Amino acid sequence: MHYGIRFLLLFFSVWFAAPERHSHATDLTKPTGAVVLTISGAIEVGNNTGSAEFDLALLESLPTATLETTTPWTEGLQVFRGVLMRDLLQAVQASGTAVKATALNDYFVEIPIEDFAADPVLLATRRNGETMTVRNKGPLWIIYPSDSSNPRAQERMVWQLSKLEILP
Ligand SMILES: Nc1nc2c(c(=O)[nH]1)N[C@H]1C(S)=C(S)[C@@H](COP(=O)(O)O)O[C@H]1N2
Ligand SMILES: [Mo]
Repeated sequence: MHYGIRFLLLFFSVWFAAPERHSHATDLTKPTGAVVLTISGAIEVGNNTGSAEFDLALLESLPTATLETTTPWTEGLQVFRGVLMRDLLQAVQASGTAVKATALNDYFVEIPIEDFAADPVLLATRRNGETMTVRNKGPLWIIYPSDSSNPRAQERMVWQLSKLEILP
Protein backbone atom coordinates (compact mmCIF):
# COMPACT_ATOMS: atom_id res chain seq x y z
CA MET A 1 0.00 0.00 0.00
CA HIS A 2 1.16 3.53 -0.70
CA TYR A 3 2.13 5.57 2.34
CA GLY A 4 -0.29 8.22 1.18
CA ILE A 5 -3.24 5.83 1.43
CA ARG A 6 -2.06 4.46 4.79
CA PHE A 7 -1.84 7.98 6.09
CA LEU A 8 -5.30 8.75 4.83
CA LEU A 9 -6.72 5.60 6.48
CA LEU A 10 -5.00 6.46 9.74
CA PHE A 11 -6.28 10.00 9.52
CA PHE A 12 -9.88 8.91 9.01
CA SER A 13 -9.79 6.21 11.70
CA VAL A 14 -8.55 8.77 14.24
CA TRP A 15 -11.09 11.30 13.03
CA PHE A 16 -14.05 8.92 13.42
CA ALA A 17 -12.81 7.61 16.76
CA ALA A 18 -12.57 11.11 18.22
CA PRO A 19 -15.10 11.49 21.06
CA GLU A 20 -18.18 13.50 20.27
CA ARG A 21 -17.91 17.05 21.52
CA HIS A 22 -20.83 19.00 22.96
CA SER A 23 -19.80 22.49 22.02
CA HIS A 24 -23.29 23.41 20.86
CA ALA A 25 -24.99 22.60 24.15
CA THR A 26 -27.93 20.82 22.57
CA ASP A 27 -28.18 17.53 24.42
CA LEU A 28 -30.98 18.30 26.84
CA THR A 29 -34.70 17.87 26.15
CA LYS A 30 -36.44 21.16 25.38
CA PRO A 31 -38.85 22.52 27.97
CA THR A 32 -42.54 22.52 26.95
CA GLY A 33 -43.86 24.53 29.90
CA ALA A 34 -42.91 27.92 31.28
CA VAL A 35 -39.14 28.35 31.60
CA VAL A 36 -38.30 28.81 35.28
CA LEU A 37 -34.51 28.52 35.11
CA THR A 38 -31.85 29.40 32.56
CA ILE A 39 -28.31 28.14 33.03
CA SER A 40 -25.63 29.85 30.95
CA GLY A 41 -21.86 30.20 30.87
CA ALA A 42 -19.40 27.33 31.12
CA ILE A 43 -21.70 24.39 30.35
CA GLU A 44 -21.42 21.64 27.75
CA VAL A 45 -24.97 20.30 27.78
CA GLY A 46 -27.97 22.45 27.02
CA ASN A 47 -31.02 22.86 24.82
CA ASN A 48 -30.56 26.32 23.36
CA THR A 49 -27.68 28.32 21.95
CA GLY A 50 -25.17 28.13 24.79
CA SER A 51 -27.76 27.72 27.50
CA ALA A 52 -29.93 25.18 29.28
CA GLU A 53 -33.55 26.14 29.88
CA PHE A 54 -35.73 24.28 32.33
CA ASP A 55 -39.42 24.15 33.05
CA LEU A 56 -40.41 22.62 36.38
CA ALA A 57 -41.03 19.16 34.87
CA LEU A 58 -37.62 19.04 33.20
CA LEU A 59 -35.94 20.05 36.47
CA GLU A 60 -37.85 17.41 38.39
CA SER A 61 -36.91 14.77 35.79
CA LEU A 62 -33.32 15.03 37.07
CA PRO A 63 -32.30 12.98 40.12
CA THR A 64 -34.16 14.59 43.03
CA ALA A 65 -33.32 14.81 46.71
CA THR A 66 -35.00 15.85 49.93
CA LEU A 67 -33.61 18.22 52.54
CA GLU A 68 -35.34 18.60 55.89
CA THR A 69 -34.31 21.81 57.54
CA THR A 70 -35.43 25.01 59.17
CA THR A 71 -34.85 28.41 57.54
CA PRO A 72 -34.93 31.95 58.93
CA TRP A 73 -37.98 32.64 56.71
CA THR A 74 -40.22 29.69 57.58
CA GLU A 75 -41.88 28.27 60.73
CA GLY A 76 -40.68 24.88 61.98
CA LEU A 77 -39.06 21.98 60.19
CA GLN A 78 -39.59 22.09 56.41
CA VAL A 79 -39.30 19.32 53.84
CA PHE A 80 -37.69 20.76 50.73
CA ARG A 81 -37.49 18.65 47.60
CA GLY A 82 -35.59 19.40 44.42
CA VAL A 83 -32.29 18.78 42.71
CA LEU A 84 -28.98 18.95 44.51
CA MET A 85 -26.91 21.78 43.04
CA ARG A 86 -24.04 19.35 42.50
CA ASP A 87 -26.33 17.08 40.43
CA LEU A 88 -27.76 19.98 38.45
CA LEU A 89 -24.29 21.23 37.53
CA GLN A 90 -23.31 17.68 36.61
CA ALA A 91 -26.37 17.38 34.34
CA VAL A 92 -25.28 20.38 32.26
CA GLN A 93 -21.59 19.42 32.48
CA ALA A 94 -20.69 22.70 34.14
CA SER A 95 -17.02 23.45 34.59
CA GLY A 96 -16.18 26.56 36.52
CA THR A 97 -15.22 28.04 39.84
CA ALA A 98 -18.40 29.81 40.82
CA VAL A 99 -22.05 30.29 39.99
CA LYS A 100 -23.73 33.66 39.73
CA ALA A 101 -27.26 33.11 40.98
CA THR A 102 -29.81 35.76 39.98
CA ALA A 103 -33.35 36.11 41.26
CA LEU A 104 -36.52 37.55 39.71
CA ASN A 105 -35.96 40.77 41.70
CA ASP A 106 -32.43 41.03 40.19
CA TYR A 107 -30.83 40.16 43.50
CA PHE A 108 -27.66 38.21 42.69
CA VAL A 109 -24.84 36.54 44.53
CA GLU A 110 -21.76 34.56 43.52
CA ILE A 111 -21.53 31.08 45.00
CA PRO A 112 -18.24 29.13 44.85
CA ILE A 113 -18.74 25.63 43.39
CA GLU A 114 -17.02 24.19 46.52
CA ASP A 115 -20.18 24.98 48.47
CA PHE A 116 -22.01 22.22 46.61
CA ALA A 117 -19.41 19.62 47.62
CA ALA A 118 -19.30 20.80 51.24
CA ASP A 119 -23.07 20.75 51.82
CA PRO A 120 -26.09 19.09 50.16
CA VAL A 121 -27.21 22.46 48.79
CA LEU A 122 -30.61 21.97 47.18
CA LEU A 123 -32.29 23.78 44.33
CA ALA A 124 -35.75 23.34 45.81
CA THR A 125 -38.79 23.00 43.56
CA ARG A 126 -41.14 22.01 46.38
CA ARG A 127 -41.74 22.85 50.03
CA ASN A 128 -43.71 20.31 52.08
CA GLY A 129 -44.78 18.58 48.87
CA GLU A 130 -46.15 21.66 47.13
CA THR A 131 -44.62 23.74 44.36
CA MET A 132 -43.87 27.30 45.50
CA THR A 133 -45.50 30.44 44.17
CA VAL A 134 -43.42 33.56 43.54
CA ARG A 135 -45.22 35.11 46.52
CA ASN A 136 -43.95 32.23 48.65
CA LYS A 137 -40.32 32.53 47.54
CA GLY A 138 -40.72 30.21 44.59
CA PRO A 139 -40.76 28.73 42.13
CA LEU A 140 -37.10 27.95 42.86
CA TRP A 141 -35.25 28.47 46.10
CA ILE A 142 -31.62 27.61 46.89
CA ILE A 143 -31.62 25.88 50.27
CA TYR A 144 -28.59 25.29 52.49
CA PRO A 145 -29.03 22.94 55.47
CA SER A 146 -29.36 24.89 58.72
CA ASP A 147 -26.43 22.93 60.19
CA SER A 148 -24.07 24.21 57.49
CA SER A 149 -20.95 25.84 58.90
CA ASN A 150 -20.81 28.15 55.87
CA PRO A 151 -20.88 31.75 57.17
CA ARG A 152 -22.23 32.91 53.78
CA ALA A 153 -25.10 30.41 53.59
CA GLN A 154 -27.83 32.94 54.33
CA GLU A 155 -27.01 35.41 51.56
CA ARG A 156 -26.64 32.48 49.15
CA MET A 157 -30.13 31.11 49.87
CA VAL A 158 -31.58 32.90 46.87
CA TRP A 159 -35.34 32.62 46.55
CA GLN A 160 -37.24 33.30 43.32
CA LEU A 161 -34.11 32.10 41.54
CA SER A 162 -34.30 32.50 37.77
CA LYS A 163 -30.76 32.35 36.39
CA LEU A 164 -27.51 30.53 37.04
CA GLU A 165 -24.39 31.63 35.20
CA ILE A 166 -21.40 29.34 35.47
CA LEU A 167 -18.30 31.49 35.87
CA PRO A 168 -14.95 30.11 34.62
N1 LIG B 1 -34.50 36.65 45.80
C1 LIG B 1 -33.78 37.15 46.81
N2 LIG B 1 -33.11 36.30 47.64
C2 LIG B 1 -32.35 36.78 48.65
C3 LIG B 1 -32.22 38.16 48.85
C4 LIG B 1 -32.96 39.02 47.96
O1 LIG B 1 -32.93 40.25 48.08
N3 LIG B 1 -33.72 38.48 46.98
N4 LIG B 1 -31.37 38.62 49.84
C5 LIG B 1 -30.33 37.67 50.33
C6 LIG B 1 -29.55 38.18 51.46
S1 LIG B 1 -28.23 39.19 51.16
C7 LIG B 1 -29.83 37.77 52.74
S2 LIG B 1 -28.89 38.22 54.07
C8 LIG B 1 -31.07 37.11 52.98
C9 LIG B 1 -31.93 38.23 53.47
O2 LIG B 1 -33.03 37.74 54.17
P1 LIG B 1 -34.03 38.81 54.82
O3 LIG B 1 -34.67 39.55 53.68
O4 LIG B 1 -34.99 37.98 55.58
O5 LIG B 1 -33.20 39.68 55.69
O6 LIG B 1 -31.67 36.48 51.83
C10 LIG B 1 -30.92 36.35 50.63
N5 LIG B 1 -31.72 35.91 49.50
MO1 LIG C 1 -27.46 39.91 53.29
